Amino acid sequence: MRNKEIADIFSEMAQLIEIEDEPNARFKIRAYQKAALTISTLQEDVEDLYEKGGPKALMELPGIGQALAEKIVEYLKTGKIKKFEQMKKEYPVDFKNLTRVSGLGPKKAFRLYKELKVRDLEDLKNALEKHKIQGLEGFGTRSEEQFKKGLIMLEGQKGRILLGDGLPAAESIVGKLNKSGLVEEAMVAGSARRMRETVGDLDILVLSSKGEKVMDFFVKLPEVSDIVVRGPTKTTVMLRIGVTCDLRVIEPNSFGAAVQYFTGSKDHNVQVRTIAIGMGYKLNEYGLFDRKGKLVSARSEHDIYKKLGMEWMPPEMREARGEVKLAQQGKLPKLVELAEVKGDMHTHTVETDGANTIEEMVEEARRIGHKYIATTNHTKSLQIAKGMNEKGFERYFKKVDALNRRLDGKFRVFKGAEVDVLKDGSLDLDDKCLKSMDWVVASVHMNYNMEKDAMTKRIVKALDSGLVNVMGHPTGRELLVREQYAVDLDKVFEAAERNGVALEINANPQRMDLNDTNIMAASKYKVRFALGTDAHRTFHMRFMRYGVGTARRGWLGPDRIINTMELRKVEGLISR
Ligand code: DGT
Ligand code: CA
Ligand code: CA
Ligand code: ZN
Repeated sequence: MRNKEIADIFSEMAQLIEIEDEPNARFKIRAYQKAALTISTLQEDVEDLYEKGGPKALMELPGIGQALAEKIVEYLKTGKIKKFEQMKKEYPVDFKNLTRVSGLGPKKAFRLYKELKVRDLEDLKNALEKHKIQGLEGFGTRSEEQFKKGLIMLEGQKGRILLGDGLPAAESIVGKLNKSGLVEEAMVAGSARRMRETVGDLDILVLSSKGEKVMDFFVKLPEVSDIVVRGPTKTTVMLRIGVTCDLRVIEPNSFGAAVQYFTGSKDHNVQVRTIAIGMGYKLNEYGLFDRKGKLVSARSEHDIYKKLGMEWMPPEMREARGEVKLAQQGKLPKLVELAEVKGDMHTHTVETDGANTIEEMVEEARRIGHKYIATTNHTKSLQIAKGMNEKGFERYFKKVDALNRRLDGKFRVFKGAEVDVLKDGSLDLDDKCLKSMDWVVASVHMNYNMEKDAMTKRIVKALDSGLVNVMGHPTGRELLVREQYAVDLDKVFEAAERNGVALEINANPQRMDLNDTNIMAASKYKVRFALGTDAHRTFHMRFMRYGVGTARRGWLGPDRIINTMELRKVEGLISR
């Protein structure tokens, strides 16, 4: 899967064009941005598409004309795009990383380069320390503060990437290994198997007796940009998506032990090993051994846990948060599964900033196996998302009513909105309009920088309105981009309980909000949860797996999640 590599280059090209400032730049910038979006959200593998259908298949993608298709082909064939290489030579500046600093766009980054010779994050840090930036026209002390905060946040991430980028890449490599004929089994381990929201590196394990050949195959994969270390049993490579990947070749008779060990987490392993030691055993990545060094178990994870007096536990639980004790007592909770999810409670359409019509969304939802979705478009104050007013919703719902009649009970579209919670806690649509809906998601999208008390009051007021069904992405964070806003979550959970408002687990890999630990905290209240992908195009509805992974990391069972219910039950619940 090389989609992200190509999308990243196109976005970087858009940035480089932006600083060139030529007359028709705007048009080109948009074209590259649009192409980046198309490729990054594409369901199919670009490489597959090209191999099966040639450049023509690429040109059928939205926003990809002949010129861009040629660039994609050039990249697939040579691993480079000449035009991009030229641009990078002309501007030897690490725009990609500089523009990840909050508040620093390409234009500003370019000025820092021209006036202060800032080429990368290191230079930016120096310039900030010497207070050189506040002196520049149009920057000031506020910019300095903002860039400093942004830098601290970036350093905290230290090269971690989203699970939503890492897991598909790992799975695609695993798929190629499995098809290579060189391995008996290949699987993803590490934090990606545990569905952690970000991953530091990818870990792949293979069972094979052809170690050398496997390594040859692995380092030559097109996803790989550099070999970091190559060894007979472990090889580490840099992937083009900007994360390293460890591949370990494991002996058949210790595969289970290796899977257990390399799935982690480290803290979980330490606890499990302590139990092994207490029983007079030794546990490592090769197996479980007795005092005399005789192998007791190694072939399967299940067996190792069993020999240690524990139930096998799902990887998502292995974070040393009490799961080891529960597994010893045989009291592990039943966790929700993807197959139990029957609908998607947060979706958008072309009526606002989505890319697909409601008909297309329904068609895809049915293909996934859903029985219902909530259509929840943005509201008028959110102008960048083309939010709708009361009239707009009235008109749109007529269309949805007609669609529901055609669906004849086989599938249901719940009429809703993702209504903005305004600065003072009021809702962005009038009561009559909100009352006409089946499912109201209330979200904060503006004025993030309020004091904690004010933000808490704002949200609690919205939940107390009696017009809201679920609090959308309750902490407002965007992974690797923006921290959550300041808010007293206990007060929010209390208000949710008091008003029978559900809490969203936003499954979009850029959000994952509520996250695992907040789900655990919220579970102490009598609240329900709702899974929503926040889909802005059909493909995004496939993000549900990340929401389910997060719910499982928060130890959540199906019973407290609204959209594991049958359609009739949800209808009953909503029409209360
Ligand atoms: P990441 O890569 O930072 O997202 O997190 P992980 O959990 O994938 O960590 P990674 O890649 O360093 O190592 C993979 C697994 O290997 C880890 O979850 C547990 C195991 N492991 C690594 N180092 C140690 C260690 O020092 N002790 C123990 N017991 N296990 C370790
Ligand atoms: Ca890892
Ligand atoms: Ca690793
Ligand atoms: Zn939203």
